[in-house]
Order: sequence, then C-alpha cells, then structure tokens
Amino acid sequence: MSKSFYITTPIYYVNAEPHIGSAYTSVACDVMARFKRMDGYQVMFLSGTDEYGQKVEQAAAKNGMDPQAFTDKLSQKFRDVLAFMNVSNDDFIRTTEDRHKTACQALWKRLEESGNIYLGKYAGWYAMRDEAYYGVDELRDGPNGKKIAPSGAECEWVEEPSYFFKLSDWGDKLLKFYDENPDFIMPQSRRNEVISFVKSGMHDLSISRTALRWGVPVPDAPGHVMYVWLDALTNYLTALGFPDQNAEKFKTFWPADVHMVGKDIVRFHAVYWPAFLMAAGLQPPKRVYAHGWWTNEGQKISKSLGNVIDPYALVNTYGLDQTRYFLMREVPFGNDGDFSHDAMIRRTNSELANDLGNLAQRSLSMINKNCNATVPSNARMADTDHALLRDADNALQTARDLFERQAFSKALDAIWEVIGNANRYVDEQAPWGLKKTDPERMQAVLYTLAECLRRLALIIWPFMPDSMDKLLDQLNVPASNKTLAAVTAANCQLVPGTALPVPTGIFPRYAPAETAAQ
Ligand code: ME8
Repeated sequence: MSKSFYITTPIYYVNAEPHIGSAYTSVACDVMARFKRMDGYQVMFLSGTDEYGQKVEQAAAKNGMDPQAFTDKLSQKFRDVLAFMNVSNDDFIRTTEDRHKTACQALWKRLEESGNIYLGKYAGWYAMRDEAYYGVDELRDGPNGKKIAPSGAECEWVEEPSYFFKLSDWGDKLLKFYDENPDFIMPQSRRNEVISFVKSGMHDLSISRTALRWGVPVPDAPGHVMYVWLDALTNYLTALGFPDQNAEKFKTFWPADVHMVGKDIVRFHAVYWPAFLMAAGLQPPKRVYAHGWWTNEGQKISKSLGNVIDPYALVNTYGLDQTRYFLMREVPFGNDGDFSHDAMIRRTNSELANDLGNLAQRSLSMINKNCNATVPSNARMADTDHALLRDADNALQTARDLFERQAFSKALDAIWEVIGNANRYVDEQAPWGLKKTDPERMQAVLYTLAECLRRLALIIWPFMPDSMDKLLDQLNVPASNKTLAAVTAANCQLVPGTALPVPTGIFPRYAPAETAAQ
C-alpha cells in the first residue's frame, strides 16, 4: 500500500460570495496536496460548502430565495473559484447532500449510544455570525446594550429545548491528547491558546436547535435540527464514506493528516471535533493547522467596509500563478498578513519576472542560440557546476522538511536562495564570454543551468503548476518525470543532444498601461 495523505479545507459558508480568504486556505491546501502527490503519496484533498444553519437561512431569506435554491447557486460559485484558482481538490462536499445527512445521523447515534448526549434546555448567548455559543464571561458590552463576542460578532440571548453533548467529561481527555500529540495544533501559539481555553473548564455544548428548520434533522427528535458545527465538522468523515468504516477511502485516509483552517475556527476543530470523535470511538485527526488572517492595506476585510478582495480581479490583474505565489510567499504561514498592491507588484516583478523568469529566459535563449536548440553537452562539468546542482537537491530536502510543518513561505525562501545562487553563477561563469574562448565549457555551464532549472521547476511546481509546466516543457521533460523523486534521480537528468523548443517568457513583468508608456 502506498503512503496516504488526507487534507481538508474548511467548508465555506454560502452566505456570501467567495473572497480572498477562502481562496487563501484552498490554495495552501492545494500546494500541500500537489507536493504530496508529486512525492508519491496517494492524496485525498477535500473542499466544499457549509450550507445549513441560521446564518445561511437568513442570507437566503434576505435574497428572497428558498434556502436550497440559494445554496445551490452560491455553492456553485465556490466550486467555480476553486477551479479558477487551479485548486486540485479530489472531492467537493455540500452539507445538503444525502450522503452527508446519513453520516451526521450515524455520528449522532453513536454519540447517543455511548451516553454522550442528553436532552436539556439551552439558555445563553449565541452569535449567529460565528454560529457559536459563548459564555457570559467571554463577552463585552457593545453599543445599545448588545453583547459582543471576542470575534466582534453581536450575540443574542437564546432559550430553547436542546440536546447537549457532555463536553464537560472531555476536558482532561483532551488535555491528555494534546500532551501526547504535541503537533496536533499548529502553530504553537494556537496550541497554547486552545490549551488554556480547555484548562479554563469545559461546559456541555448545545448541539441541537429548535428555532430553525434549515439543518440536518436529529434522529427520532422531531423539531430538532443539529447544531450547524456538529453537522459541518462531520463533512470530513462523510467524504470518506462514513458510516461505512470498511469503505476503501475511510480505511485509507482516516484519520486526516491536516485540517487546514483559519485561526477564527480553531476552537471548533481542535476542541469540539476531537471530543466528538473520541466520544464516538473514532480517531481524532493528526493535525489542525490554523493559519493567520489577511487584512487589506491594513484594514480588516469586511463586506460592510467594501474592501473585500475578489480573487477574480486579482488573478485577472496579476496572473494566476503570480497570485498563488504571492499568497504563499508574502506571509510566513501561520502569521497574519496584509495585502497590498505594492507588495503584489514587488513580488511579481522582482521575484518572478526578474529572479526566476530572467534566469530561465537568458539560460534557455543562450542554449537556443548557441547549442543548436538542444540540451548542451555536459562533458566539461566542473566542481562549481556540481555545487549549484547540489544546492537545488538540498532545497528539495529542505522543502520536504518544511512542508511537514506547512512552512510554505520558508520553503519558497530556500528555493529562491538557490535561484539567487544560480543568477550569481551565470554572472560569474559568463557563458557569453566562453563562447569564443572555450565553447565546450560554455556548453557545460549552460547544461548546468538547464539542469538546475529542471530541478527547481519540479520543486516549485506545487505552487505554480501552469508556469512550471511551461518551463518543464521548454526543457522537454516528459510528464512521467514530473515527480519529486525525479529531482535527484540520475536517470531523469537532461540528456545532452535532446531537442528543445524555442523558449518563451514565463513571467511577464506587471506594467499597468499608464506606467508602461512612461
Ligand atoms: O467558518 N484571512 O466558514 P467561513 C484568511 N463554515 N482566511 C480567511 C479570511 C481572511 N480574511 N476570511 C476567511 C466557516 N478565511 C465554517 C467552517 S469547517 C467544518 C466549517 C478563511 O466561510 C479561513 O480559512 O466563515 C477561515 O477559517 C474560513 O475562510 C472561514 O470560512
């Protein structure tokens, strides 16, 4: 059996149009999934939409639509944006699907049969925006006597009959679990936050609602629908065929390797979810990675401020791979980050067009002109050449280690260090000068550059697959050799004499019309 890897995005609420926030999480998962596939893993990568709950019900009503028709429309937009961002998810789940209802009700039954559910009455605060219950000690007073959650969401007082999950029984078991699995919550800052929340004491959790109809019905309890987070979290099991634990996908992929989430929803994933799973006799996921939050030119992104960043506009302005690269490079993964057009232009022009684009363009053009448009001879390779190629090989190992910790921007730093070395190597070796004085040596230098580009293109591929395909095609690398093992495999190296196509630029400089004319 090959190695397996299961990664998930959060399932996105369909109360509003997709924006850069969901695209960010999805691209990060995509980069991870592509890296693992290229490294020989059998990968399951899941995304989808979270369609039940009060927030979505209200958004549908506001739009004058029936909730199912509304969610059909919005869910499609999330599916479209994934395809547009070149996200390679293997499945897309909608919580209104039948398979999901089956999974949720089966999980409920297990929780009930194991004695973890009881009927009571909820009287407390609820924030619809977060679809979350809050203790009074977590809230502050807002204007007009409103109670405000730490997230900034307004809370309302709710009193209704409700089923409860005995979360209070799970505090110590959760703490033990975190202790035994130090990498379960990453990064460390989030882990500390979760541990102190659990240490502060767990209250039982209301897991059904009677105030709304738009939800998964609780089995044998007319009038109750499941609390949307219990239903939503279950999606990670649904997609593997749960409740059939003998389903091939379930056996291969559970427990999940990484649930990627934003820091806003770490509590649901790192506290409630493992508690539900342990209570149902299922293994918790191996990791919850909570990344940081994007602001726009220093401001919180929100619909009411009108500063939502539209992924379509970004890609149409700067290019798809440029946008994917920016999102993964600009911010150390896990930290908060600020989007600015200046930063976007700087990265597009200096790191993509100049550092990598020029390296490829000048190397391949020289090969095209001076080596008969074929892979040059490597007969006269010297120590410096081998050293550069070793740098590229080392970058692969570094990237592998960093990917184990989802440190995407650090992996790019390591790769760009090699690109810097390669650019310095071109200047030092000056192959244009060798053309007359030592043509064989020129061939070896150009071979080294082509081979270095091949190795780098493979390592960069998960971040920018279209552009790197273009580069690999210009090196005539067959599809079967587009693996990470091929980076260092002797029999995958470029073969002198192989015909190469005419090179074309990969990363255009960003030059808006008004500045291009200057
Ligand atoms: O919370 N910066 O869905 P949601 C970074 N349905 N990431 C952002 C972001 C920003 N400004 N805005 C959104 C839900 N995100 C639930 C999840 S999972 C079982 C249920 C990303 O539509 C980030 O990943 O509110 C965040 O966690 C997610 O979108 C929230 O999406």
